[in-house]
Amino acid sequence: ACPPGAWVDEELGGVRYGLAATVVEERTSPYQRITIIDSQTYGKGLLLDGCWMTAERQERHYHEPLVHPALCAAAAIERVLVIGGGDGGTARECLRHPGVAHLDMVEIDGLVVELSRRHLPSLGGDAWSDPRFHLTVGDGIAWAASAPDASYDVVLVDGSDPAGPAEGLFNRTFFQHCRRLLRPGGVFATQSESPEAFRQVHIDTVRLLREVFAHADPMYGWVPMYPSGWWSWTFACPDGPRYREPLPERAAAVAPGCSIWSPRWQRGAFEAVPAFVERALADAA
Ligand code: PUT
Repeated sequence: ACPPGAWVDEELGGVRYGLAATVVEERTSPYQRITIIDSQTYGKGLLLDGCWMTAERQERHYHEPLVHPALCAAAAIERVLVIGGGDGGTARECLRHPGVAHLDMVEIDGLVVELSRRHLPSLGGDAWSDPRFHLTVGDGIAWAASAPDASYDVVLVDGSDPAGPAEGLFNRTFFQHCRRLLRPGGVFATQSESPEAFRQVHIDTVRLLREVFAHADPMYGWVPMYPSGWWSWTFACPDGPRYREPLPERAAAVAPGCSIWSPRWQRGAFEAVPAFVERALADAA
C-alpha cells in the first residue's frame, strides 16, 4: 500500500493527472527519464519524462485498440513492424493473431525494455520469448527509412507524446516511409494523442495521414490515466478504409481474450468523431 498522501502526477496544460502511488525505480537513459511506480488502483506503471505510458491494470484500454483494427483488416498479417512499444503490450496483442509469422519491434530505448520486463512482466507476457518476435534496440525512424519497399503487411507506431525521442514519429517523411513499407492491402496505425489535451497535434496528425495514405480515419476511446482520459488511434491505408470493418475470422480468434476491443466497440469508436474534429478535417479537405 502507498503511504498516505503519496501521489505521482503528469502535469499538462495546468491540469494534473495523478495516481496514489510510490516510485519503485527511476533511471535516466540517453533518451529520457524512466519512472516505474506502484499504484493502489492500476498496479505497477511506467512514465517517460513524467508522462504516463502504461500501467498493469489499464494497459488494455490502449493496446487492444491500437492493434486489433489493423490486424483484423490487413489483406495479410504475415509480417508486422512495431515501432516503439518498449513495454511489450503491443507485441503481445499482435502475437495473439495466429497469422503473424514474423514481428519486428524497433524500440529506441533498451532501458525501457529492461525495466518493463523486470517490473511489468505481464505487459509483454509470452511475447518476449515467442520465436516470431524479433527485437531491435535502435531508431525506428531510421529503420523505416532503410527497410525495403513493401516489406510489411502491418506497421504500428506505439510511441510516446510528440516530444524528445518520439517527435519524429509524427512527421510527413516518416509517414511516407511507413506507406512505402506496406505491401498491397497493408494497414498502418499510430496512437494519435488526445483530441482534448493535444487537440492540434491530433488534428494535424489525421490530416497528414490522409494526405500521405489517401485514406485515414481516427478512432476514439479512453485511457483513463492519460491526459483528459480521452484518446485516439488513427488507421491508414493507401487502397481504401479497410480498417473500419474487421474480418470475422480474425476477429473471432482474438475477441474472446480482449477486455476492451470487440468488432462492435470498434464500429462505435470510429463513429465517435467529435464535431470539432469533423469540422476541422472537412475544412482541410
Ligand atoms: N504509447 C503511449 C502513448 C503516450 C501517452 N501519453
